[in-house]
Amino acid sequence: SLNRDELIKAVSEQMPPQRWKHTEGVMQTAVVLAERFGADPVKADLAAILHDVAKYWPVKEMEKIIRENNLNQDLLLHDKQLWHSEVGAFVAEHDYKVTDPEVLSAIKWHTSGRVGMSLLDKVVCLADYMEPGRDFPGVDRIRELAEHSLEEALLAGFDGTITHLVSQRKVIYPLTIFTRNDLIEQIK
Ligand code: DGI
Ligand code: FE
Ligand code: FE
Ligand code: FE
Repeated sequence: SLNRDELIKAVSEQMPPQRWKHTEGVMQTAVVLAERFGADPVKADLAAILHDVAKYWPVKEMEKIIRENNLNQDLLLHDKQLWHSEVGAFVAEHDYKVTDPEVLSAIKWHTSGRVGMSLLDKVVCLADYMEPGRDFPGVDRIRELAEHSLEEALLAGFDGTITHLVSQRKVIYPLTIFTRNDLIEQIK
């Protein structure tokens, strides 16, 4: 299988330069957060490299992978933006021979989160929200919260996503809500 430099080359070629720049930000931030909160920085780096690998794949290609490999069919009934994380985890395993279930999980759940997110899931999902290139209302607050609490920062991230989706009259994927509710439970 590929070494880290070869993997970076292969993944970066599948997206436009600004999306690769985002990925580099997620790599850097995920390692910082892993060290801060006690996750494995090597796993955080690997998951970050691959997390958006399928983001720019053609929708038809993602749909085919989800159908033919018995992935979560429910995703096909929801926003296409949700597909790239599920497909990304599949691609990481099958094309890039990632075998570590913790790394595959962090890729798979980086958009919706899940109930009972692992430490590594949280680190990668939060890094995706707050990497240095992100600039949306509330991102600085997320960065402040991330100084001391992974869960508080992630909750602020999911609250922002949900609020934004509501303001756009978009359908919210139920798991996004369950993840947000679970974070509240965890903080109590
Ligand atoms: O891939 P990134 O842009 O780095 O970030 P991401 O994987 O967190 O994806 C964010 C996109 O997914 C953003 O356009 C909002 C969308 N999204 C996230 N949760 C939901 C959602 N869209 C819908 N409709 N419903 C959701 O629950
Ligand atoms: Fe993503
Ligand atoms: Fe995200
Ligand atoms: Fe991302």
